[in-house]
Formats: sequence, C-alpha cells, structure tokens
Amino acid sequence: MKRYSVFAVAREAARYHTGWERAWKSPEPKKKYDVIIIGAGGHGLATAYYLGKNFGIRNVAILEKGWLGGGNTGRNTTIIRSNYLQDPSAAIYEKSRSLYEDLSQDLNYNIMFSPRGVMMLAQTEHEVRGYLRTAHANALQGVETRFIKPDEVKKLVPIINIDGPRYPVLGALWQPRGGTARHDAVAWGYARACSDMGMDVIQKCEVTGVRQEGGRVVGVDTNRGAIDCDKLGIVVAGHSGVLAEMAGFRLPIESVALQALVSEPIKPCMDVVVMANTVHGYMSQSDKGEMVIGGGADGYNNYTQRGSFHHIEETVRALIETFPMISRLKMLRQWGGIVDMTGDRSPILSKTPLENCFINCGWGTGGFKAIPGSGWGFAELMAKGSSPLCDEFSMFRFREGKFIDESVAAGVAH
Ligand code: FAD
Ligand code: PYC
Repeated sequence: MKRYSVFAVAREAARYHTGWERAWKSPEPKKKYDVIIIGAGGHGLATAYYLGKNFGIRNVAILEKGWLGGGNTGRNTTIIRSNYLQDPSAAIYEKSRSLYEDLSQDLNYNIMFSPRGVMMLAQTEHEVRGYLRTAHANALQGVETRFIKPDEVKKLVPIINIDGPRYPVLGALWQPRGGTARHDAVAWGYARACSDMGMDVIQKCEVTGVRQEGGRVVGVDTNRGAIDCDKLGIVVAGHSGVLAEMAGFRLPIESVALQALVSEPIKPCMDVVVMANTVHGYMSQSDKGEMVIGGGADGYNNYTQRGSFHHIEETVRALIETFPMISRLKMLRQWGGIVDMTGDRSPILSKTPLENCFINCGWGTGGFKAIPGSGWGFAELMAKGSSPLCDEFSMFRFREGKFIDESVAAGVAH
C-alpha cells in the first residue's frame, strides 16, 4: 500500500486526486484462517494489528456485521486518559495512552491525537478526597496527574463558573497528557494497516453461530457461510452476551445505552476536556467548533442505539450550571451506543471455557481510550496464552472475588 505523506498529497493534487488507492480491500471470506476476530471496532482491529505486528500472525479475518467502526468506536466522545485508581487499570490505560502518542506515525494515518489535557472536576468534599487519593496512586504508578485548585481550574477553563450555587468547583484531577483523538480515524487507521498486512477485514458479515468440537472452537457460521479457524477472539462490546451465548458460556455483563450530543459549531472557547462527575456530564470542543457533550447511561438494560430523552435534559441542565454560556447553544445531533458493563466497571480480557476462544469486552463507557493498549495486550494473550497487561482482567475473577473495583474510582458517573 502506498504511504501517505506530504509528497503523496502534492502528487495527487497535481493529478486531480485520481491516484489514491482504496484504504482497505473488501475481500470475500476464505474457508479457513489461523485467527478470526469477531467485531471490527477499535478493539478488534487493534488486536488484529498487533497480532500481525508483534507476533507475525497474519492469516487473520476480522468479521463485522455492519460497517467497521460503526459500533461504539464511532459513537463515543473520544476522551483519552489513564487516571485510574487500581494498578492493573493504570497499567493498561497508560500503555494505551502512551501508544496513542505516536499512533499516527505507527499507522501512517492521522488519527488526530490531541493531548490537550483532561480535567475531572471535584464538586463535593467526597470527590476532593477521592481525586487526591487517585493523584497519589497515579504518582506511584508513573501516571502523570495532579490535583489542582479552583484558581488553576478557572485559568485553564475561563468559561467555567467555579461558584456554582449547588456544586461549586473545589478543585480538579488534572492529566495534562490526556486528550482526544478522531474516533473513526482510529478504526480506519488500524483497518488500513491490517489490510496492508494481508489480513481480511470483512464487513456485512454477521456471525450467527460458534461451531465447536470437544471443547474447542472449530469455526463460525456467518450470513456469508461457514468459516473455520484455529483461534477465535470475540470483541463485540454491547453484543458480548449474545456471542457468549452462541459459544455456550455466560458473562457477568449487562448491556445498556449510553448517549452523547453535540451543539452547533461555535468559535474556540475551551481547549481542554472537562468531566463533571457529580453533575453527570462532560464536555470538550471539537476541531469543527461543536461542543461535544456526554451524559449518563440508561438505568435499564437494552440494545437500542438511542438512549432515553430524560438523560439529555438532565445532562444539559446540569452542565448549564457549571458552564452558563452553553444555555444559548442549539443542540444539533444526539446518538447512543450499546455499552457492556461489568459489576466492577473493569474490562474482561480473558480465556474462556472453550480452549482456543478468547474474549475482550466489558469496556463499558470507557473503552475508546483503551483501544491501542487493549489490542496490544489481547494480541499477546491470544498468541501466547498469557499477557501481563491482561491476566488480572480474566472473566474468572468474578468467580474468585478478585474484583478490580473502578466503579467509583473511574471518575465517570456510570
Ligand atoms: P465496538 O466499536 O462497538 O465494536 C464492536 C463491533 O462488533 C461492532 O462494530 C459490532 O457491529 C460488531 N458485532 C457485534 N455483533 C457481531 C456479530 N454477531 N458478528 C459480527 N460483528 C458483530 N470511551 C472512552 O474511552 N472515552 C469516551 O469519551 C467515551 N465516550 C463514550 C460515549 C458514548 C456515547 C458511548 C456509547 C461510548 C463511549 N465510550 C468512551 C466507550 C467506547 O466507545 C467503547 O468502550 C469502545 O468504543 C468499545 O470498542 P469496541 O471495539 O469494543 O466495540
Ligand atoms: O471514560 O473518560 C471516559 C468517558 C468519558 C465519557 C464517557 N466515558
């Protein structure tokens, strides 16, 4: 595949952009692969990429029932941070954040990583104590964060109202190298790199069954026929319970809709990401100028990609108190994604009861930031049977009571 570069742009400009190649191929499925990954979201594609790059395993198919990146990967608010409390979480999220730093160069695809800084507001005494604790934990884990006072918050975010009547800003947990990236570019960049390595990214290919013999997976049934494999990776986020049922095991996962919305574009007014856990909202400004706003998860299990209306109202009402200037903005679009929630709000990167079948899920409301790190670790788990980044995230931890409890510590309100 031809490299993207400033010279390529100049060359194509001179010939009216007639020479660009397709970014990835659209092959027909083969009869058999060494590895099949179900789900061409960020995590599935990153897994395939690092299987090829780090372990030389390239006879790989990534099967996607819709279009690649059409699941949560293309529906999130793109916040990237690694300020988690527990050691296994900090390790995988910081690995991921650090891979994001030069992912554009690695993939030769501009994923628009913008390390603009992520701020989590402390709006109650309880949150102040919680974030101080996280800042100390992060210092021990080698994650660069610090607790900042309200005057520094105001300096970094001039549009904020730090004297809110209900929830004044008492400080914030600040991660200067957190930020955002263009979410679909992450999926597209990995897909292009996988295709370039000879892997098959197959869209509109829904897995409808998992075929087994003697406790091993031998292949999958799809709407495009049966495909055999030596190893299977299930990486389907909100549909994890459905796929696990096909494979004959149960997961401690609930699927709910999480939603987000964007305003009309306005002039630059906020150049960091702000998360306000207590009032249940978070906001950043996109390169186009839209205010990108995220809200709460539905309080009941469902498979809709919408989200319920009262959450929008609740989120916007709460954010207006902290950012009064957004009260005059028109909201343009709203959407939802199906997120896969575990009880301890930590992911599952795991072997399964089937010998050669692995599962990567449970990222819930926070897996965009984890895509490169998760792909790196899960590829190692699939290739070698063990990975220091993944081993503590086994699905069997729930049986053994070894939770990695981020339910409050994760800092998001869901
Ligand atoms: P997905 O991108 O959903 O990919 C799974 C794929 O599997 C889908 O494309 C689906 O079509 C496919 N699939 C399902 N069933 C089958 C089948 N039977 N056969 C074939 N393919 C199948 N995270 C953050 O870190 N920061 C944020 O700011 C953030 N904000 C969010 C905001 C919203 C509104 C939402 C919904 C999520 C947010 N997240 C955020 C979470 C993040 O988006 C997800 O954790 C992450 O994208 C999950 O990626 P994935 O690759 O596992 O799943
Ligand atoms: O995990 O940072 C996060 C997040 C923000 C919005 C949704 N999830």
